Amino acid sequence: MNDTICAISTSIGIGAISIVRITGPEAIEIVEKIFSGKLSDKETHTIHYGHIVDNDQVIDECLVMLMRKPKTYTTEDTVEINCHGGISTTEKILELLINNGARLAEPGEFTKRAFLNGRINLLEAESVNDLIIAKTDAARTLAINNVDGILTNKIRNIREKIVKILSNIEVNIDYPEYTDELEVTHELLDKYLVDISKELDNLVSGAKNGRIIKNGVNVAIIGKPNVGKSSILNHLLDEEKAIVTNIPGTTRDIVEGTITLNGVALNFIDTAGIRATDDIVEKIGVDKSKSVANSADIIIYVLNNNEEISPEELEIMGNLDSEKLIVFVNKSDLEQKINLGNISREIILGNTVTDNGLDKLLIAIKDKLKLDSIVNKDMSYLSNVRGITLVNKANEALKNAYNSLKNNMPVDVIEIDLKSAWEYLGEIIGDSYEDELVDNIFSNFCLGK
Ligand SMILES: Nc1nc2c(ncn2[C@@H]2O[C@H](COP(=O)(O)OP(=O)(O)OP(=O)(O)O)[C@@H](O)[C@H]2O)c(=O)[nH]1
Ligand SMILES: [Mg+2]
Repeated sequence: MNDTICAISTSIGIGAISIVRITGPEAIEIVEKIFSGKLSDKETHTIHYGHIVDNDQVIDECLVMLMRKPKTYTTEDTVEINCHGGISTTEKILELLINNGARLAEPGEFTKRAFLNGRINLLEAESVNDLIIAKTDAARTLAINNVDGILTNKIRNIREKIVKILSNIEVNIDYPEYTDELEVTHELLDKYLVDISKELDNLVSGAKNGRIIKNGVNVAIIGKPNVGKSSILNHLLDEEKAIVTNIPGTTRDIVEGTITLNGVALNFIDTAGIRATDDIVEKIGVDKSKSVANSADIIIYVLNNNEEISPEELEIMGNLDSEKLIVFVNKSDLEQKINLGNISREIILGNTVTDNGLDKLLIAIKDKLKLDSIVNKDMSYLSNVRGITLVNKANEALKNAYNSLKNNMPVDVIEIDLKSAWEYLGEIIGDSYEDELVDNIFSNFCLGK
């Protein structure tokens, strides 16, 4: 933490401009050694034009941003060199910084310093990475909201409520004669715990939304051969991604493609038609289809309008998770031979000749995921496994506290669980952390961030 680190912060490749960043106690001094202008007498947050030089040789013409501590990304002295883009120039500048006393930063080390120096908390630091890797509008909005601390505030509020109860309990136990203090009665504790439990439940259910927004959703297209699964995939993607023929058993392996709906990535997975087969390759494909269906977030089960539904199809459909299931009856342009009365759930009728019904299919997916309500500009959900695991543990501890209360257990038993809940929530924002955990989190970052 006491040394000065540097890295190329923009992606390495050909571009108009690149940024080489340096932070730490000697940042300004080191840059001055390779810069044509003076920096040490300049005011903070100023930009300086000049050349990067290696002895007498000019390496590049650039703009240098001088940012003195503490109002910087890392809270330490920081200089950003805006140079011409390209691999050779940026690497040469980096090399000069290292030759003059800086150390090459580890991935995420700038953000790690921002965290260790107390400028951002762990949840906000993780969200910086989410922002960098965000591929959709919704994922970006969620990440920036979390960087801005909306979720941190929610968690802090819950922690404060728990602390208030804990301190009241302590006062009641230690100073029973102190009648001025609020007495923590059974009823009062019940009310407090129910209130906190609701807030934790909201965090837990919100985390499901966070995962959807951050990672997208897998939508499996399942059905027997030749019903039009690959045609549906191609039409949804507006691309000839999968091979379509009138030969049943055309698709053998899975074919995937992504579209964005309400800012959320939908990853459609076309699968091999499910049927009994002796063909070894096809059989592997069929097994894969079943496992894709099991692990998908949503299943589109495709039937053929032009054919009677078979007992096997009804059986396969019956074995699928009905919560995830949307039934699409394809080939509505052909004569209706299917008996829709055999299907005891809502269906969408359509075809891939005129694309009739595909809009309804997308609406059904949107409704199933409740995208209209979960994606909004103020959303703030947990979306990382670490945070989700901890909030689940906090919730469990709080439920234990509540059960103890209901079973008339002594108040100090309740106190232990409440303290655990408070600690788990603290770990999410990094109020207590282990070095190894922090190293692990930041090692997933890009170099130079
Ligand atoms: N009339 C009509 N034909 C369609 C429609 N959708 C697909 N087809 C035709 O049905 C045949 C099978 O289509 P695919 O999309 O390959 O069907 P699949 O379900 O992927 O078949 P497998 O890969 O064998 O499991 C092709 O000849 C398509 O042109 C539709 O809505 N109407
Ligand atoms: Mg196919």
